[in-house]
Amino acid sequence: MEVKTFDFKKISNSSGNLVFLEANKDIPFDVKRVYYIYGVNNNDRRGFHAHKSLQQALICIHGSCKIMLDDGTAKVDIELKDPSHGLFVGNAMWREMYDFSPDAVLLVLASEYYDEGDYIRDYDEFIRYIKETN
Ligand code: T46
Repeated sequence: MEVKTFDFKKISNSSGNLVFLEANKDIPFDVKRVYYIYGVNNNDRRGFHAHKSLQQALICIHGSCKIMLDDGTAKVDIELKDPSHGLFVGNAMWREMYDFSPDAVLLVLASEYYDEGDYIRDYDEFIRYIKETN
């Protein structure tokens, strides 16, 4: 499976670091929604779903966490621990987030407004969806 990641531009000087990214330039979509996840217990796992249309960029802006991506045929685990590094998660991709450090803040930039109808929360349904749409 091809994993798409981003290395965002970073301006560093004696006063610290500034990372920036622009929609449709540094990530391949318009950003309609931003949310962030933090305070996750290290043993907890989140996600367990795919999206029919949504595209997202995941950036762990503090601490670290891991993301498991599953396209229905292959699985890959990616660690996010650099605030200037992003992971693209396209549609039709099962995802699970785990191994959050106590200080982890996972920032997510999303291509669409929140729509529960875009979620596939059942793994068997996800596999059927992959077969139907390919
Ligand atoms: C994803 C991963 C990386 C809203 O009302 N609005 C929102 O914008 C979001 C993201 C969630 N919600 C509600 C839906 C649920 O009742 O918040 C609750 C928790 O959402 P969920 O269980 O889907 O959270 P995660 O951490 O499993 O997944 C989230 C995103 O939902 C999902 O799109 O890709 O982060």
